[in-house]
Amino acid sequence: MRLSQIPKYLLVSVLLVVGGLGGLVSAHLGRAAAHERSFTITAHKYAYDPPVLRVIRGDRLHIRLVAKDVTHGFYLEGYNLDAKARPENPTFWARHPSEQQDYKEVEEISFVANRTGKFRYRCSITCGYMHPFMQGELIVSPNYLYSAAVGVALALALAMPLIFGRPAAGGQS
Ligand SMILES: [Cu+2]
Repeated sequence: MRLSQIPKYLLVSVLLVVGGLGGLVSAHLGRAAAHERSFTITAHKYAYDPPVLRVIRGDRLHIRLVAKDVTHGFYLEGYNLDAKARPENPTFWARHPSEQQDYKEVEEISFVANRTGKFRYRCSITCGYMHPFMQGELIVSPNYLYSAAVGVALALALAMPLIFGRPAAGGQS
């Protein structure tokens, strides 16, 4: 077997593996990016319904806030979001607290859940005795498939010089 045949064989198999993985990655990436999640959060004394939102990192969230009894707030930790809703109002008000903006009237809050972890949301408008206990949780799970694929791709990239460097380094005639 001639030496020049070995790199070619390796080249082809590596390209096939990389190509296949690339396809997988883009498929999963595309699917993750396309996930639109809509939630209507109903706030009432002294809870949110639903109390827990579960999403996958990369999901785009569309949140509508509805107040049942009195004016309630919705402060989402970790995502720089604050909102408030009045009863019998189809729209509500939202702002990014860090930018010291005024509340803007909106029909929904929309953002990409790009941070994994558990993020509390709590009422930011004093609404009664139990107001401090009015809270819920946004749980953003990592996209395992995406992470695994990135890891494999990185490993492959690191292995490339080893694979293609060998014939040159150990060259014989
Ligand atoms: Cu409240």
